[in-house]
Amino acid sequence: MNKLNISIIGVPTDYGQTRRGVDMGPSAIRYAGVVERLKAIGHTVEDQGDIRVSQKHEGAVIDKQLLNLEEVVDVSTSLANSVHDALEQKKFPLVFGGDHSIAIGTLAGLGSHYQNLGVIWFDAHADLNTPETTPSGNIHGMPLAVSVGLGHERLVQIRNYAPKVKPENVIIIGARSVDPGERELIREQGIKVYTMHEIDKLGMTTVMEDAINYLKERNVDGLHLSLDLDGLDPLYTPGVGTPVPGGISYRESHLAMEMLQDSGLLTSAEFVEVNPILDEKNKTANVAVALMGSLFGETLV
Ligand code: HAR
Ligand code: MN
Ligand code: MN
Ligand code: MN
Repeated sequence: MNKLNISIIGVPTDYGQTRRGVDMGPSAIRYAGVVERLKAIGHTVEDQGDIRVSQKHEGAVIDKQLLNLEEVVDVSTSLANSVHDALEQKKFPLVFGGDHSIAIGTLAGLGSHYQNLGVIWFDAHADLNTPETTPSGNIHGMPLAVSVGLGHERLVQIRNYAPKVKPENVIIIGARSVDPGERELIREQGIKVYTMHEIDKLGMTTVMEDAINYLKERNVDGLHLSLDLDGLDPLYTPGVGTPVPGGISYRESHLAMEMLQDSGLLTSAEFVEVNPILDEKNKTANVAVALMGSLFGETLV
């Protein structure tokens, strides 16, 4: 197994949605023992700590379709710069949220480094809303749209280029709560989606084989995993802001991580939406760290 130089970046933000507490996600994940776990596999791990996030929460609502826009732009810009720096230093960026709006910054930091980046978006949701289609105004429902170049200019143009990833290089896995506007975008943009239906019908092995082959055929030169803990069934990850029943099982999600490790394609990852206030004894952060074990090459025997 390839030994990596992993650079951990924490992003303690909850500005992408309105349930407080998800800003404590990075602490919860560290408390669950991530650094020791990854070192035990044989990787070099450097925890860069958290990027600075203002904890003010006193801004007036400027646009109901884009809650906390200024704050999200700020966080995304600093995160994008940190991720970019990690890549320049030949490190593997491993980012902890925070709500899923952080993917805007992560992908802005990654995108310019690759000619043809692939993205696996493991999530109950498609995160393909725009200010025009959002049912909530929550930016954590928009990061994938922003990353393919659709949405508010301030978000789309972080680090001054767009798109961060080509829509045909994106694969969503685990979707089961998709809004009407998102459905249209999926069709229009040619984004590949394995919903829970395909996972039930084909099994996770076939889904992951197909997904990995698809990305290989597209000749991706990097692969980012954006893993929203609400992709799993809330039985296993109750500490998330928008749980949706009928999700991916514990073993299926481990299998997916193991197959990604075996593919040898992975070049960065992020784990988001861990909210310790909504959790049961840090269960969700513990699952996140266990999944990272599989993703980074832990074996059972
Ligand atoms: N689609 C809904 C919206 O845009 C809900 C998004 C829920 N969010 C997440 N993202 N946790 O995956 O508001
Ligand atoms: Mn999400
Ligand atoms: Mn560069
Ligand atoms: Mn989600």
